[in-house]
Amino acid sequence: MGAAIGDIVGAAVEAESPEYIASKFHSVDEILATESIPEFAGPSWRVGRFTDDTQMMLGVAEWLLEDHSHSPEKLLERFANTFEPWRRYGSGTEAILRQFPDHRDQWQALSTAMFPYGSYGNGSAMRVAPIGLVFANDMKKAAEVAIASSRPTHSHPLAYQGAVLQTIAVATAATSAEFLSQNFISPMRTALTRFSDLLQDTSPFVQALDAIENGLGKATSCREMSSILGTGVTAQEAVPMAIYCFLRHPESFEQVIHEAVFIGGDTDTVACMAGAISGAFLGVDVIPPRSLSQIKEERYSASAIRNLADDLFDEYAD
Ligand code: R7I
Ligand code: MG
Ligand code: MG
Repeated sequence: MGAAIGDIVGAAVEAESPEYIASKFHSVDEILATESIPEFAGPSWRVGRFTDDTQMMLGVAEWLLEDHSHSPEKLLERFANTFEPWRRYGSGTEAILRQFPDHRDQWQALSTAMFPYGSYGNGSAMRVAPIGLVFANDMKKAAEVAIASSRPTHSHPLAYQGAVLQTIAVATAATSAEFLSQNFISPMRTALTRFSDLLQDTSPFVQALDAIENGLGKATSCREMSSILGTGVTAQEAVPMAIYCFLRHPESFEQVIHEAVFIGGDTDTVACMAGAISGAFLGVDVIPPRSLSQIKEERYSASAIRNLADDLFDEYAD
């Protein structure tokens, strides 16, 4: 639910600069109170709608419920069945979802159709929150399923690394009673070591974690940090930025969403991931009911998302 709220708020200003956003809005509530936002082309964006981030995250949740073998192909089929182009998918992911129905038996090759080494977009990290929740007590399994969930659309090593780091952040948040930034950062460093043992280049994330630790030590603002980490559509920018927004403001869901959105860039996605971590840490009751009431979706009201989360909890409870 934290992810959904982050996505909804960020969607209103996706790809805008922090200066532009500050010139239009002063607060998250002001964004949520806006009826619609003119689009560059096509009909206006209705505030309260999810984008691809939440649509696919809910797809991952339903996949976890339905398919205990965690088959990447089954997940891709679900994404393709629920694909709605107006939710502003990334171009590589959109191309895969459009082609899948006619190329089912070549689903593995589709993931390298646009980018020869697979995509390192943030599109697989943005949807892993349910995996972090259900495997919160088993990091190894959480990482394995996160990689399986990335495989159909994001097969670049950096996308796998980003998806695993975001999963670890959500899992750690869900199992931590008290806040200690090292409890988040150390398992991320361990996971990167495993990727590096497989001869993958992990330097973008290693450097980002170094910058995050340095920034936390100096209480650097999220805005200032965004010029170091970046706020773009790649996993290696958006995932560390989202993690920083949470680690810098672990006590306040509302502050996390505000920071993640007002820094500009890939706002729906950074706020979606930061909101997922913050929600997992603080619990659903910190999400303001006035924000939840702004969800304007036919199939997924706030209570429908909560029911899905409850079903997942029941399905995977030890
Ligand atoms: O990752 P993806 O699903 O996009 C997610 C983003 C989020 O912001 C959503 O909110 C939505 O708006 O889109 O889609 P991809 O097309 O796989 O990756 C996103 C972008 O990352 C691509 O369009 C490229 O600009 C860049 N990118 C790459 N560029 C060069 N080489 C991803 N992989 C590569 C690459 O290998
Ligand atoms: Mg989106
Ligand atoms: Mg986005």
